[in-house]
Amino acid sequence: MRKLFLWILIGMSVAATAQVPPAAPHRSSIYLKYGTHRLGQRQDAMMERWRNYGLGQFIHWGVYALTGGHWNGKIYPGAAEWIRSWKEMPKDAYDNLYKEFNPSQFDAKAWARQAKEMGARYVIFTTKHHDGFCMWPSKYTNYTIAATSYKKDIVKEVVEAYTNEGIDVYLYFSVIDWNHPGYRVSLKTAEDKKEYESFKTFTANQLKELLTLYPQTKGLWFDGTWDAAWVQQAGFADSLEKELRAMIPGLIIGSRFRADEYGRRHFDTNGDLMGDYEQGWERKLPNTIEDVHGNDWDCVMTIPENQWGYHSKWLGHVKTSTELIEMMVRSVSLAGNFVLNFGPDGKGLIRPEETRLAKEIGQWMKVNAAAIYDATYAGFEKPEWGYITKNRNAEKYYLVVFNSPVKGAINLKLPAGKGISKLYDLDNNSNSYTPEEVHKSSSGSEFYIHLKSQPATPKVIVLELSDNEGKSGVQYEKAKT
Ligand code: JFZ
Repeated sequence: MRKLFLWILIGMSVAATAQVPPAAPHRSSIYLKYGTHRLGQRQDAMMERWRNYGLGQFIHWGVYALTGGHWNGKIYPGAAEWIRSWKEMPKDAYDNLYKEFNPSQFDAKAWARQAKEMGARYVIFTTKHHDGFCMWPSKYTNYTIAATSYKKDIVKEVVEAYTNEGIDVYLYFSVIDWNHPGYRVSLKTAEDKKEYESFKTFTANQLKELLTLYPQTKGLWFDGTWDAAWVQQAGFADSLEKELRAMIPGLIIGSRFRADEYGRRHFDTNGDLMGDYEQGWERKLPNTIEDVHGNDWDCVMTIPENQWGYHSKWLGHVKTSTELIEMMVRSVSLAGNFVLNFGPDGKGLIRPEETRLAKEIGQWMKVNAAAIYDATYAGFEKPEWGYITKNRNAEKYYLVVFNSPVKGAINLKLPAGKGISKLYDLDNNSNSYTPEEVHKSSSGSEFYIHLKSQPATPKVIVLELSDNEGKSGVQYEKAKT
């Protein structure tokens, strides 16, 4: 609507004055029927809540967990949840594997408790991955949990257990569906088009079914939307998105759902974000605040290099808790959320490596969560020693030190006209820094804070600013060389 108005306005000014119209801020003036629904960030309470999460958990769980990346004595080195696409894996063998899916050890409450202890404030759960297997008893296909000997509705158990722990639930849904007869990668023939219509109806039905069965759902995390066939469904996807949003007020949908009428995904032809947050930060992170263009975003991250579903042999580098904590802090310092992936095994157990990392992150969060929850970009230049975050509702800054400085002091450039009013260790509020421990550079704009000890884990110092430059800090003495 806003777009249409803008278009008319620009059109009128051209007609009236025959001059070049002033450029609309950062946008070209192409009228899009299926472009973004909104310019700028959402300002409602639900989106505010999303923005404040800081840390989330992703769970990839499905039939693929039974293979653990193995078939017939061979190891599939790719992402375990993709094993069905491996040439060595017979399709019908995979498509019959679900009969053996009976995760006797699955305990949604234990998962939720662990996620809570780790500090996750939201969870994204795979209701259906590319294989098409439904972790809920969908009435639109037989390829579901109801057809296994396990029978029980896994999505329901996850939604209830996590909701009871106060963790918001988001449903992952793959549009790619290797099991549905109408699914196509591209539409080459009239037959393809006809078949794909049945697939579109099926997809819409399943999504509405999910939101009806699990009204606690806070959002949908879409995937597998890059195929040409889907990209051509701009109008269909646009109205489906509106219908889904109408079912749950405040529902959150990222930028990986639909394309505009020119086939542009994530950002429409005018360069505007489609959906509520940018959903392209997958196993990568922005470097600067400019990289995120003022949009909300989250980063989804694997513990090994590229395994989402359970793979019994993690190859390559496995991230440490310190590395993961650093990625989380970096995300928050650039106004995003960090979501860590878990891939439970075929029995329903979370592997020991993941449990250990969850514990270690949780221990850090117990002390330092204030730097993550309700926190965001602080407006400072990125320091070499780590990251700075800021509480969204207070003038409190969190200096998160990762690289122990050789000098034993961290430097900090304050915004003009600001002085330090309070400075203390987050793990010990009474541990304030004295003026003697805060040294000023000769120019006066830079401070050197002498750390009380070499931090063993990423350490957080809280900074509160006052409006005048104050008297904080004594002159910093440079080494004479
Ligand atoms: C997709 C899936 O194929 C994968 O199995 C997993 O579920 C992951 C979360 O999402 O993989 C992608 C999707 C998008 C990109 C990379 C991998 N991307 O945009 O770079």
